Amino acid sequence: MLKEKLIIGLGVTGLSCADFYHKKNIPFKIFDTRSKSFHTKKNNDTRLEGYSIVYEKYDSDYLDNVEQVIISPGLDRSNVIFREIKKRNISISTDIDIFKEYSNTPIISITGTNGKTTVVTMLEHVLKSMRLKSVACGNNGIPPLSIIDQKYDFIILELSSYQLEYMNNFTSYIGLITNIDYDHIERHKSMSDYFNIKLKIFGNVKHSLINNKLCSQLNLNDIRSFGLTEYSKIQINGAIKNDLSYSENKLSYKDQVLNFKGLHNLENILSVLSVTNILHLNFLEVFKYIKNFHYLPHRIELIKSYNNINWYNDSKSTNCASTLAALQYVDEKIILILGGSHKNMNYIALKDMLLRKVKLIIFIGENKNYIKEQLDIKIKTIEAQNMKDVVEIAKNNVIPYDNVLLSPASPSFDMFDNYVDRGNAFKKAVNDFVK
Ligand code: UMA
Repeated sequence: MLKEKLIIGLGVTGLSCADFYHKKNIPFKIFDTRSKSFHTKKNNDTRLEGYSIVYEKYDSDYLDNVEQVIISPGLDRSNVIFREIKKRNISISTDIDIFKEYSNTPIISITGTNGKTTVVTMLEHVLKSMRLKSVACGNNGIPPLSIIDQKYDFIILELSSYQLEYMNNFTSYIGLITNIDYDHIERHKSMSDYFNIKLKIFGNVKHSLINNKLCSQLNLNDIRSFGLTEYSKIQINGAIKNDLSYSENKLSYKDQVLNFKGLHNLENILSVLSVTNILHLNFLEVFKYIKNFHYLPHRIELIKSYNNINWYNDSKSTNCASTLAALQYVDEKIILILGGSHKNMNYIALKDMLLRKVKLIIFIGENKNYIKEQLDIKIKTIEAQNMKDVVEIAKNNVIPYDNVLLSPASPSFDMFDNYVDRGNAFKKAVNDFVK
């Protein structure tokens, strides 16, 4: 009997692998640990007709004919199937390894705790504006195998730690780390494991780039860094760039001025300028294209200014580092909406900034008591049940020149499908009730 591939996971990654193998006439089957009813729409996907799909439990002989397993990033290594795969010595691969096997387009790989999607999208915008055919894919939601048939000058690959954990092939033209902060400890068990997984991105690259704070923290040699130096100089691709200066939220080059949203975004811009420097692109042109880049929604997104009160949606924040960045950017006094689904997080990291800038915390979500116990601070707090409630409470407590900020430092899955759904619910409530 012909050996088969086993795709584990029927999410967007698994489906892109199924599509790819189907087109190539490579035999495969699919297993997902979730129930059949969870996948109602996908069950009827005509692309899967004729292929075996098993949900929840598999028979003991299920792996007999499997030559390779393709793992989806979301599946935790603690799942029992891994024991069986290991026992049988079956090799593990990922959609990204397959992509690299079949494509020879130069890849710019980008990872980091925060800012990855902003960086890959900004870089795609710049490269496309300079008529270089490119696409941002990976953890941003576009599985690379779904674009493998098209021709590009560059592939910009956003990689999460979940993807890097299972990958085998780390070849890239450029590898870049935006930052590493406390996150995903449920999955990776310790910060040192998380760091090591992130650093895999430099496995086999021609050019390595890293945020300069991390570079000194990790004592890395041979890696070029970007960011602000301790003397407030700007560093790009390992060199100080004296003709570039910044003040407040403005970056200046010659007669050009670019507004940026907080220091974390300045670092994102400097990372893009470092990549384009390696690609020998004209600095002034790149700078002008970054000026007209539209930031993505749900990231410190100003949704309403009314009666001298600004309402910001930063629903993308699922960890303390990104909420800190938002609190740094937004002026005091702030009404902060905090909380969501539980994850191991050290919320004490927020304490000083909260005391300095926040006048009221509105808690939502299942982890409110977990956060409160950790923080133990004397700031007024109120609990809300839903987004309408949140906005009503904020309205009753806000005065002109205050700012209202949804930046939950937590995932959204207890109350919403994802961070987009949460951000949209907040936006709708603000637009419905703030007038
Ligand atoms: N799952 C099961 N059983 C399975 C397979 C998956 O229960 O057999 C669960 C996982 O535990 C997870 C969920 O299903 O909770 C989805 O996992 P998946 O690997 O099937 O997800 P995909 O739909 O393939 O989407 C994945 C990435 N998802 C995850 O890493 C959880 C997407 O990143 C990514 O956009 C997509 O591949 C394309 O590359 C999402 C994400 O949340 C946005 N990423 C994390 C983050 O950004 O912090 C890492």
